[in-house]
Amino acid sequence: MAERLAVRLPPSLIAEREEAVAILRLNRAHKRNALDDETIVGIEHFFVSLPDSINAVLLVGEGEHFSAGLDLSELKERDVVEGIAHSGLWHRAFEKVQFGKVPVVAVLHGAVVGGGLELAAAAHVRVAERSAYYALPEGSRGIYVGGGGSVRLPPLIGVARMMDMMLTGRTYSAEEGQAIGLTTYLVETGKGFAKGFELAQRIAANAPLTNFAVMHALPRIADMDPASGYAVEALMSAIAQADPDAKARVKDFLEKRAQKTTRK
Ligand code: 1HE
Repeated sequence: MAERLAVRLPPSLIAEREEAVAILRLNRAHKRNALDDETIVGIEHFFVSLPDSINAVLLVGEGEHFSAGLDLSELKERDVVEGIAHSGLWHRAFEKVQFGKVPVVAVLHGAVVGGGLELAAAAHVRVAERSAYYALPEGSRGIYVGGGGSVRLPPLIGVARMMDMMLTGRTYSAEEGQAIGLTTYLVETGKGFAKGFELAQRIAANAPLTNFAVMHALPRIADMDPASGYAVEALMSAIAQADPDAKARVKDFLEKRAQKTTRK
C-alpha cells in the first residue's frame, strides 16, 4: 500500500512511497497538468528532498493527460530578462530529475506536450500507454522550448524530428513515439502505472553504485571523445565491481542463488 511521503509540496503535486519507490503525481488534472512555476519549484523540492531509503521514483500524471506543458496563463507578462530566469528555473528543476539521487521512471498517457515532453525527457525510463501522444506546440504559440528540450530531445529522437515537430506542429502517436525512441515500453491504456511500478521496483533493487553509474557516468561518457570515454568507463567499472554489494551479487550467481539472464 502506498503511503504519503513527508515532503511539503504544492497541491499540484502528490508524493507517496511504496517500499523503496517514491511516486510523484502531477495533480492538476483540471488544467491538464499544465506546469506553473509553483509546480516546477515543487518538482525540484521533491527531488532534492528524497529520503535515503528511496531507490527509484515513479512519475505519473493524474487525469486524462500526463501534461499540457507550460502553464500558458503565466506567460503573458514576462519580459526577456524574466523569460531567461523562468527557463533557468525549469533547467534547475529538471537537472535534479535527470542528475538527482535515483533513477526516474515516467508513465506517459494522453497529451505529453511542450514542457510535459521536456519533463518526460529528463526521466531515465519512459513507459507509454497507447493513449499517449507527443507534440511541441511551441512553434504555433510563438515561443520556444525552455525546459531543456533542445538538449534532451535530440539524443532521443534526433534534431531533424525535433525540428519537424516544432516547425510543423507534427504530433506523434504512442506507437510512433515508441518506434522513434521517445519511449522504451508501450502498454495498453490503464496499464502504465503497474508497468512503471514494476520497473521502478526492479531498478530500486539494483546496486546503488550501478544506478549512480548509469545515471551520472553513462550520459557524460556518451558526450565525450572516445579516448576519454574509455578511460572514464574503465574507472567507473572498476569502482562498481570493487563494491561489496557487487561482490555479494556475483557470489550469489556463482553459488546458484541468483536469477539467470533469460529471454523472459
Ligand atoms: C491550460 C493549458 C496550458 C490546458 N496552460 N492552461 N501547451 C500547449 O500548447 C497545450 C495546450 N493545451 C491543449 O492543447 C489542451 O488543453 C489539451 C489537448 C492538452 C487538452 O484538451 P482538453 O479539451 O482536454 O482540455 P481544455 O479544455 O483545453 O483545458 C482544460 C483547462 O486547462 C482549460 O482551463 P479552463 O479554466 O478553461 O477550464 C485550459 O485553459 C487549461 N489548460 N492546457 C494553461 N498549457 C518551458 S517552455 C515549455 C513551452 C511549452 O510547454 S509550450 C506548450 C504549451
